Amino acid sequence: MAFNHKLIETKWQTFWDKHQTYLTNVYDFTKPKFYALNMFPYPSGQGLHVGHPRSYTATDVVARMKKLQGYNVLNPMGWDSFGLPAEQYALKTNQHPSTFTFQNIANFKRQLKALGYSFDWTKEIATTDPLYYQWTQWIFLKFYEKGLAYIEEKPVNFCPALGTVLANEEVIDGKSEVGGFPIERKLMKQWVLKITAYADQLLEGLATLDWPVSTRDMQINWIGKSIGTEIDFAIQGHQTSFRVFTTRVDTLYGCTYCVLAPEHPLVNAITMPKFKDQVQDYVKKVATKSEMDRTELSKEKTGVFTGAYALHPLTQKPIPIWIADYVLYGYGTGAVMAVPAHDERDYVFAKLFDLPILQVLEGNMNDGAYTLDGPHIHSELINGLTIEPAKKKLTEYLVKMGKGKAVVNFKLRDWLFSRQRYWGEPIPVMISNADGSIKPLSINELPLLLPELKEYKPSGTGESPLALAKEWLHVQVGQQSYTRETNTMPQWAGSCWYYIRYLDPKNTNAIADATLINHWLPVDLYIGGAEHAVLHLLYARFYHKFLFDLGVVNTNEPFKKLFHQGMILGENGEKMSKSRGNVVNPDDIIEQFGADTLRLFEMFMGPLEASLPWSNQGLEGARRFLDRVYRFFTEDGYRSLWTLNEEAKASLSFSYHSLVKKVTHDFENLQLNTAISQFMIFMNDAYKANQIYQPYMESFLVMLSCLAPHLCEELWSKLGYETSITQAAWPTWDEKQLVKSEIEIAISINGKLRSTLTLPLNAPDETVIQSALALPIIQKQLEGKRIVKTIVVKNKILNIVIA
Ligand code: ANZ
Repeated sequence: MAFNHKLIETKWQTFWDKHQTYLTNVYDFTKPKFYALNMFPYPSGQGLHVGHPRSYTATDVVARMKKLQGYNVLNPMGWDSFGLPAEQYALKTNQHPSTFTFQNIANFKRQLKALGYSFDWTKEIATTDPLYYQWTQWIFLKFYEKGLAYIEEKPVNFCPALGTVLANEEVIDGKSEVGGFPIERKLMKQWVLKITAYADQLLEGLATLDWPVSTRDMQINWIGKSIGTEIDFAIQGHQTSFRVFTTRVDTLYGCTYCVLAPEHPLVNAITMPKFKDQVQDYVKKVATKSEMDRTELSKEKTGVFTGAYALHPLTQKPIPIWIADYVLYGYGTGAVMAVPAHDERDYVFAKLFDLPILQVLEGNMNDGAYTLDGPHIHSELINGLTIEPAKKKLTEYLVKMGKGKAVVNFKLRDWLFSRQRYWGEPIPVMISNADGSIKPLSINELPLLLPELKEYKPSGTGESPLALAKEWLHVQVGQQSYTRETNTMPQWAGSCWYYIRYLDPKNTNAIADATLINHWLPVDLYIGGAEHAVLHLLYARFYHKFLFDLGVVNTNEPFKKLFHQGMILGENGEKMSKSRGNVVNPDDIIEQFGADTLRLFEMFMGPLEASLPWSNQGLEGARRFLDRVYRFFTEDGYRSLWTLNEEAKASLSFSYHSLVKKVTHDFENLQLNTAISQFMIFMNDAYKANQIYQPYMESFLVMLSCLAPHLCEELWSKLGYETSITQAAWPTWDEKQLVKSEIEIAISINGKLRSTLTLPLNAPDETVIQSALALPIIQKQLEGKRIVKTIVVKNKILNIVIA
């Protein structure tokens, strides 16, 4: 007999709603807190993908367990509803983003409710809600007030297809992260947030976090702290000099040429007349290339000679000055000392243009540049020293001579914060028509509402659609006339601080009540995709650290533990997509198999962090297991074996205590697939038992309710309970019950397994040997043979060696 999932699921969803089962009293400080968080979704038009429930279910399982363990748990949900994806979809379907966003939110919410999550919907937020974005704007004003938001004319990543600029983090291989459209470099006036002011803090904080190593490494590399030396090179025949940045000052004697970035301001002044045309052509060509194209190691090197020479700061020898695009103007000083013997890029470049290569560290150069340590050679002041002491000595020397200094550089750039889009938070400032000065709005003028617009498509020229909102645009304050800033904020603005707003979503006086912030942060468990490693996850940490300095939050980091779920691929192992025709719609699965089955299956597919293919077979298997559970709890034949008799405890005690221990441990560590295996093992044991101690079955149900809440509520009420299973208590295990009193020992002869033997745990070697030799099957094998020796591995194996 199978259970009717539709009846059961609707019944319990209605019950939960009616009884506000998942309402969190955030002011209840009597219990320890647990804050579980999912990366909130973009409410796109396609609705929920089967990938969404993978992370939401995992979070839900832990949130439910923590509640059963006595924690006050917050498990909220909301909508990242501004931004490109929503707008792109609206454009495609010719709808206004706002109506469209509301519809999508309603659809997502229906789908999430159908999955039976323990979300507290009274905490729901949407980044597009003016009550929400007034605080997004408030934070911006604080950045401005502290000098951390500023306007700059700078070369930006402009995407003609999307009609907007993008942050470096949003550009992948010279294409937009969303849509994969080509990017151009363009000079534009833009708002920028000074994330670099927090570079060191962002780096240091990483060590304190329980985050995947790969994500921490990505942030470390993105921040790119680099300790090195700046050295001045005089230019032959000029009064000026240029400065290079190097992390390998010890190789200075091996510098055989220098390279300036094509944008370097000295290029024009030092280029000799004969080389002018060539240099100008080259500079023009480079202007269209993306940074990625320029710096990729595998990309072919290009460059031109300027005709000018620098003087080596130690030897005074003239060395040629080249320009090449592998040197970036935006990093370090925009100039490098090239050491082809010990730097791979310089080596390739020198070979290509036939420049001299001078080895200054002892080592094998058969495969190109030698990049390892070794004693220095041909390096007067540092001969015989290895890298570190050589760096120290030369830096000190250069400092003393006034030719250099120790510096720290970061790869991290300030965050480009303007978007020429309609569907975003308006930046709450005005620009004076008289003198171009900036007038920030005052806090009581917030929210600055996004004006209603009919035409909101990007112009493609880089002008924001908000420039078309004529009435909104022009503001008269007394004698002064102003024009509003027409750029909007990037999508990330709203998602940088949403975990704070969930605590107190309706507060009109503050981001959230300070007592709540101090009690609930940081987030204890955060689950979401790895693709946000240097976007959302870095930006949110930056905001958090800024809010810490403002005194808004009292923790250094927003997310204590982070976990990335893997993707769910199509059944054919390819990425799910409409064009591949391998998309699975969660609505269909819930209809046919039920939400509990979908939840259980997605947690049982394999390790949560692995990307795995969808499997209808696996789905059916999950459903079969739940049917088996249902039968065991409802059919008379099995129920008649249930007893409250204490003596019945022994028969399943090992299996039961193993279950509680494993599930508690595995849920905590998000190893949900192995926890589910243990549920299955226990269920098999229960089916085989002659009698069952009823409290074991009840605890089994309590734990399983984290995975299959509807079915477990139903069975719980069938057991006679009138309150929700969410009010039960998490079981504990007894370590003593896990010690097996007997153990199976393998008996082999000359390494070949011949038999097994069940003996008391820790039986003495002599007992093992005597018992084995008493076995008829072993005696037969030994007939006419001589025992050379016997080897016992305690509690595991006996090997008999014969001749
Ligand atoms: C000489 C040298 C010799 C270097 C050697 C390396 C090895 P990170 O760690 O990334 O900071 N460099 C400096 N500024 C650059 C720029 N604007 N564009 C491209 N490359 C630049 O790397 C610093 C190293 O990258 C510097 O140290 C410099 O090359 C190069 F055996 O100087 B090195």
